[in-house]
Amino acid sequence: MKQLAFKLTQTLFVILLVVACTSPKKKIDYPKTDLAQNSLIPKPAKVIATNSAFGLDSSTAIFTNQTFKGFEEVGSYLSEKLKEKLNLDIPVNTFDSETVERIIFINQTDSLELQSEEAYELYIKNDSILINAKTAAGAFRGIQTLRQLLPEKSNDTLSDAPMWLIPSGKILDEPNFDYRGAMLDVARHFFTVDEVKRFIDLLAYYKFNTFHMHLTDDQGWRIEIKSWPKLTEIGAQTEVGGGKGGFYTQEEFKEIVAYAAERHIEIIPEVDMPGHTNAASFAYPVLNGNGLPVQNYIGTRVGFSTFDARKDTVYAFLDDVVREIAAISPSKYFHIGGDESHVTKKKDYIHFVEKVEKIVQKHGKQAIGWNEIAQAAIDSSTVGQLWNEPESALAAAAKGSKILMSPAKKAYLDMQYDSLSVHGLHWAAYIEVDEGYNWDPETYVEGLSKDQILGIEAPLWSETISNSAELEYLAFPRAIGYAELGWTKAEDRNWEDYKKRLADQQPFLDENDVNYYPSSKVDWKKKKDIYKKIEKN
Ligand code: TNX
Repeated sequence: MKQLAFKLTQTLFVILLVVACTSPKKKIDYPKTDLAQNSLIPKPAKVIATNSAFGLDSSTAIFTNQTFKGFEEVGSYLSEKLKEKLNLDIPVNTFDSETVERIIFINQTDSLELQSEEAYELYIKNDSILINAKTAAGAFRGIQTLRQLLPEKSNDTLSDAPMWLIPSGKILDEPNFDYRGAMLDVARHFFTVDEVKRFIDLLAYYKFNTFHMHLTDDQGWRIEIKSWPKLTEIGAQTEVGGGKGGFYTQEEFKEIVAYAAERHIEIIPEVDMPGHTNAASFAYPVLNGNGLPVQNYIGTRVGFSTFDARKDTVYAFLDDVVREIAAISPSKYFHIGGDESHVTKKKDYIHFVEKVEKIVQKHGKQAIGWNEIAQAAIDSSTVGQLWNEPESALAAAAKGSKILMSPAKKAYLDMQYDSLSVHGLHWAAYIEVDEGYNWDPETYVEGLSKDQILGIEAPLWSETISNSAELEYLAFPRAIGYAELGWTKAEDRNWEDYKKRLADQQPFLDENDVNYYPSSKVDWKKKKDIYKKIEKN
């Protein structure tokens, strides 16, 4: 009750503030702008235009709820982005009645029309913008919408200082799926902390909420495990093609987790096993189960390595690995891989998956595994990630598991766009930008219902890429489409409409030096130079 009274007082204070501000020193005659003509991606659930505008300028202030966790940080993030893009200094939760004329209020409320944890309402009026959200995550998604509504040019005639007009109206929005992810394989080629952060920043703008890191594979082990130091002393020193590899210290991994959390993105760590484990076995040959002497591996073949599924040492090792990673990973999920274990006997594979699932649970996490894990008697809390066999996804769903949709033919970011693509593979398909967008995760697997689907994830495998420019060539613009497939309901999606909104992302992509693929399927406003291969320095 006391809290409610406090909240009401706070809301009242802000309303008074807004009212005080709504008698601007100079009346502004806002021109007509149409919120319905926006190019938002993902497309929001509901947009109602009121054909006027909010004038953002140096006399705008941001005010946020200060009692609920994370709201003030969302305000600061918005302020930072406005500084970067418009060079405007917008204060957060400090108020100078002499200069402030308009306000952006980021408000916590439980009484939203929409139910999802990430739902938000955005009300844009002449002198105030109100973002209502239940959680800071919802507020964060809402400010991405606001960022996308910023015009490219200021209006310099309405007042003494430049003013950026944001079209007025109301947006009610929430995601169709709770899990909207991308994956980066940092094992085939290592990506630095800064490269990972840059990718996370771009994903945040399109409302992704999950980033899965494929931390280990045959070619490299990329995360420090203090109790097994050779994993990084030896196992991290290689990558595809013979580069120097690399790894994240636990401190660096925590830094990535914290950076993503500020963007309301959850990091999901993957240790791929029992196959894809040559780097670990190279560091500790005792783990090896394929009966061959272990060499380091810098090629791109898959399926030749396996842990020894019948050795206690292997499970003692995995208990340490999962324990150490779980301790620095706040996500409720731990990805155990499980794909392409071609040299593990089927009964050993099943035994292994069941044992590792229990280890993951013992350390307080829910397992996710690639669709092959459905062969084992997996727990209903374990998630199956569909990549190649719809029937495995159905088998996992029959055991009560939720399914994460990543069909390689549609959602693999490492597939080439066409036969001329500079990077990428094409074993599953060529995926042009329209092909990547034009499918429905809800109906892709016949017999799988919406409530059995956790969400969608677009994996980026890195056999053919080793730096941000190459990563972006494959990830953009396709990742933007996967953002919409995860957020927007099927009935609101349409390629013809989407491709126009995608073309309008060009200024954002250019301003951020994103090395996107200039697909001929999209009518870009500005012709982009044909991609030049950038060498890693
Ligand atoms: C299959 S997808 C793999 C990866 C490769 C990828 C290349 C999956 C679970 N396994 O090991 O990197 O294809 O597209």
